[in-house]
Amino acid sequence: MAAYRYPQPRASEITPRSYFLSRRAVMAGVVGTTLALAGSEQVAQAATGTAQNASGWPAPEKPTPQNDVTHYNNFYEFGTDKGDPAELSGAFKPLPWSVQIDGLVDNPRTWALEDLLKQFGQEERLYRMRCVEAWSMVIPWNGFSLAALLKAAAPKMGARYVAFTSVLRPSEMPGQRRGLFALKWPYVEGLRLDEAMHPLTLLATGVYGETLPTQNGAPIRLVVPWKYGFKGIKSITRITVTDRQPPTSWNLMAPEEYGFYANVNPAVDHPRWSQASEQIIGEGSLFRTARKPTQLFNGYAEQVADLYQGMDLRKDF
Ligand SMILES: Nc1nc2c(c(=O)[nH]1)N[C@H]1C(S)=C(S)[C@@H](COP(=O)(O)O)O[C@H]1N2
Ligand SMILES: [Mo]
Repeated sequence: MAAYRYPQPRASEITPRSYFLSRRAVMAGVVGTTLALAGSEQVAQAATGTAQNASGWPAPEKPTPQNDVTHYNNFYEFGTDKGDPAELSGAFKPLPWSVQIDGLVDNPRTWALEDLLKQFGQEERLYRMRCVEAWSMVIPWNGFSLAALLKAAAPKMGARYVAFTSVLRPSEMPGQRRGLFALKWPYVEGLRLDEAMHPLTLLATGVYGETLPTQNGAPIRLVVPWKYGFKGIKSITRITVTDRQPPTSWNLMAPEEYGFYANVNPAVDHPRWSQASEQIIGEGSLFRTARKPTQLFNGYAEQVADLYQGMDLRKDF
């Protein structure tokens, strides 16, 4: 765990019941925020629908054990094995930290991490997570809606996408010192602006009510629960609003395997394996893994399907 601290919700508050209640409150709050955003009708609609129909919000599930959440990771800057991020991230210094937000915005700014937390706070969100490698977790994140930060930045007319950049620090990140197959550093990701503004899209600053461990993307990372995990870029240093679809690390490496959208879709297999089902991390045994069917948009179809109306999800995978 990182040797730094900032205020966090108490772990004792994290129960399935409090998730349910806090998420209803969160969604009600989000409606006010997103309705105030000019030109974002889709988002306002999605938020209104969710808030009025709390039962439509995916039901709480059992969180993945904390030890699995923090010791079964993908963070290639520290190595390719699942245990590498926890084991080899000790030299990484997540504080002090700042996030630059720039591009097609009226209010570009470099935010100190403390100011982000002061301004936007931290909510609890229990999210289903699905890795493109066909395993899944249920993770209690703490953080705030990316929409709140984007609203403060005030995207200009013509803004259509958001580009994200991870930290580049080979001296602290052993994976960045190796010529690791074809993944180029820094890790980059992107979303369409309406995806970025969706109330489910989270900037996480904690997990399990504690400061985000280095292996989970300290001190701030993206979480987009209806997309494959690789969209959730870790240790973000820069957020750029743009008019062009940004390059993304896995798509650059293998475009036929990893699309820009990366929406969880059991009907569109990865070229080398099925996406129809997933291994449940933290359940099952050494002798038998636990599996369940994968859901379209990872179970968040009611919240996000509108964003993709009229698109061919096989072509835009
Ligand atoms: N910078 C960076 N971000 C990253 C990755 C990475 O290698 N580097 N891996 C991605 C992948 S493939 C997944 S599944 C999630 C894993 O997040 P977790 O380890 O917190 O569960 O982080 C994503 N974000
Ligand atoms: Mo992943």
